[in-house]
This record gives sequence, C-alpha cells and structure tokens, in this order.
Amino acid sequence: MQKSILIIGACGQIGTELTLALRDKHGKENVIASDIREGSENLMDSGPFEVLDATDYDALEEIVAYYEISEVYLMAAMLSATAEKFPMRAWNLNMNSLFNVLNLGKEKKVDKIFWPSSIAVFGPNTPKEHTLQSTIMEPSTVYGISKQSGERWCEYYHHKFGVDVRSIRYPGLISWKTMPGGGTTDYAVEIYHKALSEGTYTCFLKEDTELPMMFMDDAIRATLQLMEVDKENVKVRASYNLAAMSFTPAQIAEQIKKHIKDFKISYKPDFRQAIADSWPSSIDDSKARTDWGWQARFDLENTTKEMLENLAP
Ligand code: AKB
Repeated sequence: MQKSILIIGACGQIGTELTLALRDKHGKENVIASDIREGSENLMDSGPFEVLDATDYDALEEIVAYYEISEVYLMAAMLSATAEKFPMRAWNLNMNSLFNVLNLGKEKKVDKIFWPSSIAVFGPNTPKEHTLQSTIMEPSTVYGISKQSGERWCEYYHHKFGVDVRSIRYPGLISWKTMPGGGTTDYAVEIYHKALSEGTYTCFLKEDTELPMMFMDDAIRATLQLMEVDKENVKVRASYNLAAMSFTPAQIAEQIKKHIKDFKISYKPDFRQAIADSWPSSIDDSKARTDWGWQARFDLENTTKEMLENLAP
C-alpha cells in the first residue's frame, strides 16, 4: 500500500531537501509539506502544501486525518543561537510539537515518526573527541536541553506505548539549496556564500573551534535509511550519533582557498562561541553503522567542491 507522508517544518534547511527527496521516492501527491509559513516555489509547486502550526494539536490531527497520513517527519524547531535569545519560545515550540506528534503515535493515528536530535544534547562535561553514543551529556544550552528532553520522551513513548519513533543526532549541516537559520554551525554555510559574493568572511567562531559537520546529501540519505530499516534493527529509540567529518573555521577556509585563491577570513567570535565550546569536536557513530549500516560519503574536500559549484553564479 502507498504510504502518505507529512513533513512538518518543510521550508527549513533540512525540511526542503527531505521533502524533495521523499517526493522523488514516493510520488509528489503522497508527500504533504507543511510549515508555519509558505516556502520556496520549488517546494510549493512540487506537491501538496499546508500552512500548519506544529504546536496546534487539533490542526495537526485534522491534516493527518484528511490526508490519511501514516508517517510524520517533525523538522520544525528553534535552533541553538536563536533559542538562547528566546528560551521559553524555544522550549514551547521544540517540546509541544514533539508531544503532539508522539501523541498521534500513541493514539495509533500514525505508524512511524522521525524526529531530529542534535550534537547539542552533549555539554561541557562530555568527552570532546569521538564522543560515544552513551556518555555524560549535561547540555548547557536551551536548545540542547530541549533536544535531550526530547530524546528521553521518544524512548519513553517507544517503551511505554510502542510508538515507532526514530531519530538522529545531526551534526552541523552544510547545504546549498536552503540557508540554515539560527544555528551555531551556520557559519559553515555562510562562508561559501560570502566567499563567492565578496571574497571575504568574518567568522563568529574562533579559528580553531572544531565541530562535527555533514553535507546535506549524507544527512538526507541517513534519514531515509533509518526510516526504512526494519523495526528490529532500530535498537536506539532515543537518538543515534551520526558522523561524517570534523573541521575548524581555519580548515574550511584553507579548502575554499584551493578554489578561490584570494579568499580572506577574519574572526570576530560572539555569544555563539560559548555554545560551540560546549559541544563535541568529533562523534563516534559506530552504533548507527552496526545497527543500520550507516556510512558517510562526503568529506570537507568534496563538500567544498559541491558547495562552490552549486552556488557559483
Ligand atoms: C545548530 O547549530 O543549532 C544546529 C545543530 C548542531 O543542531 N545546526
């Protein structure tokens, strides 16, 4: 039977590409994009779209019933930098939207749920190198606290009510189709845009701040892979560590210089430095590799090539 899929937060950085990938795979009529606002033509014209506030359970339930949705991807969230400015708004959006979707699962109104977690679940006391799936967490940011709580609730709903919820702890994501917004890792996208348009970039993190990152194609492939694997292979119901590459602003600048010789970077760290300092510099994703065969394809070199080629005027 053809499944019907709902993406919440479809206009965001991950949501846009996920919607396009799912429409390619399952047919455009079967993938309903939704967001609090209308999005790019690319997204709106490629299949059904609904304006939806993810914190409104009744509105969500109505859309799920109308389209006979079986699978939900909840991509709406307030990210780390914005969440520090609006803690209560971030908590309300990030948690209430998750409860709404988990409760749809509990009521057996949907069969399967994807919810993104983040490397932000880790904190300053977490070992920084090759951070393990299970280790000290203690997140120190509003966003990280909401993601860690979310993970606990996912696991709880799975064990207590049998909800088939699956999740990935995304690292910073690098993409050219849609800009990120409100994150700490956003510099790794902005830098390519500025390199091409101005030949210079002022980075809001210090030159030696190493963070885990991933090219969007890998992130989308991982998401589809996790959602397709047999239930029995999904052994982690909180969220899976996932890794591809780690680099510093100085290292990404070096890669860009291989293509744009005169490119210049300067550094002006702001409040986002403290957020980045609380996160791991590299991630151990052996659990995802063992349980569902995860393997990244993009490193910094081919990511840089893809970004510059696709963003070039
Ligand atoms: C952010 O920087 O807030 C996000 C994330 C790592 O989850 N990109």
